[in-house]
Amino acid sequence: MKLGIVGLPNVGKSTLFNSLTKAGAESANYPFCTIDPNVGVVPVPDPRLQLLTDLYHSEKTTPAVIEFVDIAGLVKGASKGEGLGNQFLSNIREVDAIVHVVRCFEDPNVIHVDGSVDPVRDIETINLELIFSDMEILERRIAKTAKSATANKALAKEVGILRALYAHLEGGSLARSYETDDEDVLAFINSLNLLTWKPVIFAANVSEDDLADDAAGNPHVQAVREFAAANGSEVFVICARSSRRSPNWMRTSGKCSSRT
Ligand SMILES: Nc1nc2c(ncn2[C@@H]2O[C@H](COP(=O)(O)OP(=O)(O)OP(=O)(O)O)[C@@H](O)[C@H]2O)c(=O)[nH]1
Ligand SMILES: [Mg+2]
Repeated sequence: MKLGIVGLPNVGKSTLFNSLTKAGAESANYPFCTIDPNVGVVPVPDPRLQLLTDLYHSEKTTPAVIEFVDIAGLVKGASKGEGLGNQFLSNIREVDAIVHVVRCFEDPNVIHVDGSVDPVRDIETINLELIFSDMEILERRIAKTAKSATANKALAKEVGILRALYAHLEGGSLARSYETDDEDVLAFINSLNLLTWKPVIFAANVSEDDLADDAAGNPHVQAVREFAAANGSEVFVICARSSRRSPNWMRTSGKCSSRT
């Protein structure tokens, strides 16, 4: 399984990546610290695996692995070249799901690119940039397919789907909320690798003090939970900077590599 980490600059993406993979990627208190993507692979801990290994006297045991890809931060206007632009999103087009890191911790020493802690505003900023990036993909695909579509019924159907999806995104919606029961259409959309088609897990980055009660008293996290519930996504509370974590899905360590 492959997961892509997204979020605004300076919200703790690389800190989380390091905490998960022990990769030692550069993380620092200024926006756009990450330029080139970091890639780390961690084995999924599963006690059943050792039992099976013993039972079958296996010579080799291969655990399931999760690959994390940590990329640069996105800012408002990235699709028009703001910040580091949005071309680096191509590094996460093929992931199975997106981990969207949102800042829910207060710390006047850590710069927020939009000046204040407001995770729902931040999520909407990132979502919009992911939508713009998907629209670019659709535009290119429409331009390529439309030429041959006049003489080919199957391609004409594809162009119809691409245009309908484009209109859906243009209205500010994520591809994921596009409704169809047609299995062929679903398979076709799936093949497009649209970022807003992928499942999203929000990683609410909190201070260590908030971990004890799963951030029940943190209003920013409550806002993220409400947003996620309305959008069919999951929320995990983490303190990226701490070795203590509440979600057990991330309790991993392992070998890693960096693409840089
Ligand atoms: N107080 C506090 N600071 C944190 C936490 N997580 C990250 N930071 C700090 O925030 C700063 C930015 O962290 P990074 O992990 O480099 O952020 P990033 O999202 O990868 O940033 P870019 O690569 O610039 O997009 C660093 O100084 C971190 O130590 C946290 O949970 N609490
Ligand atoms: Mg980073």
